[in-house]
Amino acid sequence: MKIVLAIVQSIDAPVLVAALSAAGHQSTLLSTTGGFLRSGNSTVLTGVAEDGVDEVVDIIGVHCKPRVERSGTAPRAIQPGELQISPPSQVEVGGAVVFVLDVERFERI
Ligand code: 2BA
Repeated sequence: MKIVLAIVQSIDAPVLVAALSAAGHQSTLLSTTGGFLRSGNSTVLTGVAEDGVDEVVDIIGVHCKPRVERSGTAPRAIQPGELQISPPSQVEVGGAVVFVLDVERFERI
């Protein structure tokens, strides 16, 4: 068994989870935060037999689209009453960052 761990944009997550479910795959949706943008994203965990991994990854690919997001550093106080604001730049986020992990043991109790 494997765990497919997919970090996706939150806007894509509900449709992705519904598509996985329609294809017979159970999943768990976690609310997460990206370390770079510090904005919310979503992590979808799907436990699947090894021969189902490609199907799960394909479903992720269909439903998670790359988008360009602004990346600005939070304003920083340099002196009382003065803020230093870095110019925003743009980064492409997603469609999805996918890790496939081995599962040593699975039980439903
Ligand atoms: P964030 O860390 O908020 O990163 C959002 C996007 O910012 C990234 O998109 C990437 O395009 C850019 N980025 C990230 N770190 C950067 C840096 N040090 N310098 C310049 N640009 C940078 P994605 O690569 O599509 O990643 C989307 C989200 O997936 C990430 O959100 C993070 O939550 C997660 N992620 C990506 N790679 C990961 C990894 N190796 N381990 C764990 N989580 C990862």
